[in-house]
Amino acid sequence: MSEHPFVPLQWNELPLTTMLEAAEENYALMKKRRTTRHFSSRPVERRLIELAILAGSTAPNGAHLQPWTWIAISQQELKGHLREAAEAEERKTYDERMPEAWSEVLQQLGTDAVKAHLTDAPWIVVLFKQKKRQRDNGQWGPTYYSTESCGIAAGMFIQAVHTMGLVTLTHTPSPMGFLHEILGRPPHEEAMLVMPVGYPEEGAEVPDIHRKALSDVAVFME
Ligand code: IYR
Repeated sequence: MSEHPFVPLQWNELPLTTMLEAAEENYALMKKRRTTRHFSSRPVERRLIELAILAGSTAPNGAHLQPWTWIAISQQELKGHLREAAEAEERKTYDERMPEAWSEVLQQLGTDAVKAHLTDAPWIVVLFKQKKRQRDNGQWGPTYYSTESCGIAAGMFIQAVHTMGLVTLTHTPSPMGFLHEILGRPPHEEAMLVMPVGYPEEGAEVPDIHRKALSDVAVFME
């Protein structure tokens, strides 16, 4: 027998009408996903967060090394530390580091250095990408396409959160070194995304922005 066995793919063909219905339903659901900055502090069952992480971790990834670590935080004190550190970096970003070409496109989103979602949301999930891995011989080796892999995993996590009726926000404080320190992660891991998860606050708002049309984002060459 091969040292690397294969097993049959579990797959059932769906009738075309069912495929179209499923695709339309999925798009109708995903169209309703919005990023809000207004989170309620209402608690969220831990199992829901576990299921979103499990869904994200089904992502296709480089050489099946699964180069991600998800840190799920509900401890209020720790969230407070994260918020303080994130806001300190963001103040420097907004006040000193952000070129005009960047701030002009952020205006429509209404973002600033105040990161209330980091203490309002019941859960903060921080996604770390693993830049290296330990080989069977004990040496350190690279991972492959870890940025792409974690990007896909984050997308699937976001879809799972939306499907279960909760909201999340992809927060990218920059630089992110403070997350590594506060959360005590090993040197081969690098923080990539901070995702508060929870219920929206009553009266939560989102910017009045619109998505590009299919013809603006896709080219079909039939
Ligand atoms: N990281 C900052 C700035 C920011 C950048 C982009 I690109 C956004 O789409 C939104 C915000 C922040 O989180 O405020």
